[in-house]
Amino acid sequence: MVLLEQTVGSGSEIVVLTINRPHAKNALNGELVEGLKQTINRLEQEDRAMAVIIKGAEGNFAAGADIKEMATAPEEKIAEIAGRVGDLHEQIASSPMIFISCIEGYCLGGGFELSLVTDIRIAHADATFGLPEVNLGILPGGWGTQLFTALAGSSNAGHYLLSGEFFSSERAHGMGLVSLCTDEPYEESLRLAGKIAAQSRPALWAIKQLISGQQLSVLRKGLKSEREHFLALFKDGEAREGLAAFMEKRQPTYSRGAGYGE
Ligand code: CO8
Repeated sequence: MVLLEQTVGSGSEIVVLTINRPHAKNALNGELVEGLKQTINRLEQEDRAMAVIIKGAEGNFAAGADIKEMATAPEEKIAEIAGRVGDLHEQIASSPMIFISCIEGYCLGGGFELSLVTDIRIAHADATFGLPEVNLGILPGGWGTQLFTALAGSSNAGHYLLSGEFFSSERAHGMGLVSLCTDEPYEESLRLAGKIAAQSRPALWAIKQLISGQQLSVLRKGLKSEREHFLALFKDGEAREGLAAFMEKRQPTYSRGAGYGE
């Protein structure tokens, strides 16, 4: 099972979803994204869960989208992957449930983007963050360019998105990307989820709308543009080289894209 589900609390009001592909550092493949979508959909219909904690199995949150799946996928499949990820993110952002990312180990690329869409991020003090897509000749196409910039500012976004450098939990906290940096992220996530689950649903919904709903309404144009650029990068071959290099455990050789952006 690539996605584990556990119910916590006397009235099943807290649900813990565990991304379970530890052999691939919990990289998010199509099955996992689809599983998350369907599970969240079902939880909404059951109408019991108020808080959902998303975490990763065996010490990592998620090391990004599954590079191996993307590397060989034709353009239509890449568009399908991007569409599926976009749908999942829309679903989380518009859900009446409150989502908490409980982050340990690697939280990279599409995994980090998933956490940026959730309402709250709580990280282990030793977690490692990054949007390293540029190292693969692509970009963070799952809302990462827009959400990172909105939360941490264009100066920090430029530094980390253009270099692909990883950064620590402490740095993530300093940039406002996580609300808490602790040695006990799961316990803290459960504690917070318990508090949230005891609140009034209409109040939670209204507050969520005013935080993430408002933010997204401002970012819509950028999100559309992000998707277009993401898909365009797969047309010119540079992305293929970047992804192939990761698979072959070597440095990529780029053409340097003469004339690009003119
Ligand atoms: N996808 C697929 N497999 C992965 C991924 C991944 N993202 N990350 C790690 N793995 C695999 C490795 O290939 C390796 O497999 P194998 O044993 O078969 O060689 C296994 O997990 C263990 O990994 P490592 O041996 O590399 O472990 P290390 O401890 O040496 O390194 C790292 C861990 C630093 C996490 C390293 O694995 C790494 O750099 N991973 C890739 C990180 C990355 O670039 N993430 C971004 C991916 S692209 C992305 O997320 C785009 C999102 C766009 C949104 C979607 C569409 C809109």
